[in-house]
Amino acid sequence: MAGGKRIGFLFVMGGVLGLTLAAAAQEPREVPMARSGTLTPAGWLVKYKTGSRLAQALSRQTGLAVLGIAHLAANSGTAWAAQRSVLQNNPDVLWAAPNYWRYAQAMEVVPNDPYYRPERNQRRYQQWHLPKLNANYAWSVTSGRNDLTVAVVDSGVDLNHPDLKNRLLPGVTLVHQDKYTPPAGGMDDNGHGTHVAGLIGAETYNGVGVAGIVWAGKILPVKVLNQDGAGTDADIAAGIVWAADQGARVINLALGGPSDDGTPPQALQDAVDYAYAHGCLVFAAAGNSGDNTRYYPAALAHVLGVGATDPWDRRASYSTWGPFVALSAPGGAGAEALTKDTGMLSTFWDANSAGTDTLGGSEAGEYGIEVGTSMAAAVASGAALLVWSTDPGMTPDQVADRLRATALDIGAPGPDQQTGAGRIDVLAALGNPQVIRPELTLYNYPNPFNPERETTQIVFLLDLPRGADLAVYDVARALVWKKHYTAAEVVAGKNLKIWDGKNGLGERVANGAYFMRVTTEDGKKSALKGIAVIR
Ligand SMILES: [Ca+2]
Ligand SMILES: [Ca+2]
Repeated sequence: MAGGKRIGFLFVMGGVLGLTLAAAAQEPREVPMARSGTLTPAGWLVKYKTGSRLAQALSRQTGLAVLGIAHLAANSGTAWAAQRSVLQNNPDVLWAAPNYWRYAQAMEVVPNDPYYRPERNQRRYQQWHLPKLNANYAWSVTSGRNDLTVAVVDSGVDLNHPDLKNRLLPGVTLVHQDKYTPPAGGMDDNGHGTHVAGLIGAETYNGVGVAGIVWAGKILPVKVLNQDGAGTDADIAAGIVWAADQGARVINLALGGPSDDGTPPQALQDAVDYAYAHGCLVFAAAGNSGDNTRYYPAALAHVLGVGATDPWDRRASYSTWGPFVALSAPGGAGAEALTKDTGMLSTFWDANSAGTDTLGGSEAGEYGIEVGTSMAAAVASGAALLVWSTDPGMTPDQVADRLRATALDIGAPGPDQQTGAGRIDVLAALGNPQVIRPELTLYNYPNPFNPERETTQIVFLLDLPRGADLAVYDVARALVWKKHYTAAEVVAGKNLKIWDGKNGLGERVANGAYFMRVTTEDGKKSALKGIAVIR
């Protein structure tokens, strides 16, 4: 037992304690997400007995040591069983376990929102931008956090839209223009902000309308633009400050304009600096001028200018370019005709259609197709929220850097003025978890279901009778309900289990999207599917 590789063992055997701990107790910040699994553990995890000398040394450390656990390097020259016995024979050690790798596993999640999927006999998804971003795989890793708010500083949001109303915080109207009385509370009277809000976070897996990128957390409507979609620096600046004061983490500015003499608008810069100091990440539309005019607020410091791409990952013809384009996101092709194939499908509002489905479908709310860098900014905001939800301790700059570093390089090789760092890829931004196919069939009916008058039957198919866990999570992945079935309680073939729509405390769960996951106890088979609860 000599040599530099045995750091952990020196430690356990009473060698250079504190020093070794400092060297070995670092936890990797990110789980490496290998494409092929390996069972070789990354050293050992050791729990020390309370009051032992080693435990006292640990108590000065942070992280794992709070749990009284140390991460020790392995001895590559010794069998794992022998290493374990050396550790376990140490009188200070309560237990020792291999530090196994875990791999994030992404599966496709297909929301049941009718405007998400391809139309009958069509291949292209109606909301093509979501699979383009790999959001449909990212959703199996995260679909948001309840404590992350995004502010839509825009023309307002339709507060009554059936696919948005449950996603909104109380909004505000901050429009001060002559001969114009804006609707109160952040209500939309243009449609633009409603479209943007739906792209970011329409209520998803509710069997209604469209899917959003982020499903948990809240949207803050901040109305600063009038019924024609125009607003002043004064109101926009006030809106940014108000959003930061409300605790918004992401601020979406799907608006902009040039500055006559090229001077950055100082009021907007001051407002953005205020938001940045409050920990906000600010996205702005790069502009729809199709040239390299400097657009503000996109070109301000501490703002990420977002350019638009078409369904073929080219810069959209209208997308303003220049050094201020930080990155790109789908915004739709600049075709004359707005179609689902090339435009962006989302929630909408307009004065004449009274909330009816203007796309020819039978949805209760209104939906529309728009293109522009506004839509691209909205996509970027949604993507940022997904990244942030996996690690809320990240700074705004870290989230931005992650999106840029993992974007798909398009256009000229490397970062370029036309498309910035490239087109956002949400799955890559989450660390490119291994994509796996569900290993077993899982579905439920009815879905959506109403727990006030029915239960839902969850069906999973097994090849062999293996013990299995069936769990239901909310949209922010908090465990709602879980049941273990032993091998004797399942059969090879079709297993039918009931979920009554109640959580572990016996309370009926709220409206919304849930995930069910079944995993066999040998870890060999699993599947994940959404459940919509509508009361
Ligand atoms: Ca929906
Ligand atoms: Ca490029």
